[in-house]
Amino acid sequence: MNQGPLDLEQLAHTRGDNLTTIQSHILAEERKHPGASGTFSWILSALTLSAKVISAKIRRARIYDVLGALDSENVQGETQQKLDVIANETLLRCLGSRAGVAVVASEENEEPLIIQRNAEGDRPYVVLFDPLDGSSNLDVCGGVGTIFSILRHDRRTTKAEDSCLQPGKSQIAAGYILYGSSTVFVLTTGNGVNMFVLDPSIGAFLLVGENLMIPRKGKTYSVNEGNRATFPDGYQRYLDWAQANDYSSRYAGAMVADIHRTLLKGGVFFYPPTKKAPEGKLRLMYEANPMALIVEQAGGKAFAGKDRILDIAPKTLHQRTSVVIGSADEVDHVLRHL
Ligand code: P6P
Repeated sequence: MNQGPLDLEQLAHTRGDNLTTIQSHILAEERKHPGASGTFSWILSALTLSAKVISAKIRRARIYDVLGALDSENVQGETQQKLDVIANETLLRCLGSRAGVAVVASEENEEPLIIQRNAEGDRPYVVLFDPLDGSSNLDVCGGVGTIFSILRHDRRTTKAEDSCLQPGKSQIAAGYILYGSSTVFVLTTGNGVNMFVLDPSIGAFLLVGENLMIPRKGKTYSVNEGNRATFPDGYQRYLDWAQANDYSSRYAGAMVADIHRTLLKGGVFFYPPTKKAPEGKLRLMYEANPMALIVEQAGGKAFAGKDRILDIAPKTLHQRTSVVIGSADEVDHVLRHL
């Protein structure tokens, strides 16, 4: 007899899957470190709370008319979307009240914010984020995301910014939330990459993928070809080669969406230097570094020209970089043309 549709819980039990929430996953990870104070887990829970709040606001934005741009600009000189500010304030509020957060730095704020000069616990942290990456996609229901990077606070520094300026290989965690057809939370704490999807009916992020590995190959490249004429020659030679070898092109206009597709399907995402952005457009500290850690943890590669992104010694908080990120073989195909 047809038993009718199974709901998630029944389906999970039927399939024998455990229903693991991101909270229980984080606590299970914490228990692997006997000396753990719980501060780090507490910070991650602030990020998952922020993600739920931002996701809910984005999904109702058009209904409550909070789409569209403000008549203000952020530190990048970019027009701010209303939801950029809302997302930024949500993250600052959720992180600001958590023990262990010494400094937060946001794409939307010129200077880092000192949350607790003598943060509680012996291991204060720095959290950097792009609160709403690709926000110009909001008005057209395109993918947008939050990207974050977590460093240990360097108590020896006097200026908050100096504690932020650590190379990407010093990150102790990184992740992103993609607000797409579902809300996906992808996280690495340095031991592989795990993926969670928000079930709005129970308000929990559920584990759907452990130790993600990016396919070694993938005949898809992701770049804004509108800038092609001003790319350095090597990138143009790569595009000629790719198009002669039956590659597909996919470009969402939001790094989180393009990287997420590349992580799951393979391929290469790149943003070369252009005439308008001679250093590259993407920000090193809270876009390139976290994405590079995630992709390398999944077995991929992440370069800025010939330099490994995670090795770059940052000079300023909002500095930009070019990126070539994705499947190992596909990144190699780009690099050998440079
Ligand atoms: P372009 C979004 O504005 C962003 O910072 C990234 O998310 C995205 O990959 C890139 O810029 C898109 O830039 O010049 O192609 O619109």
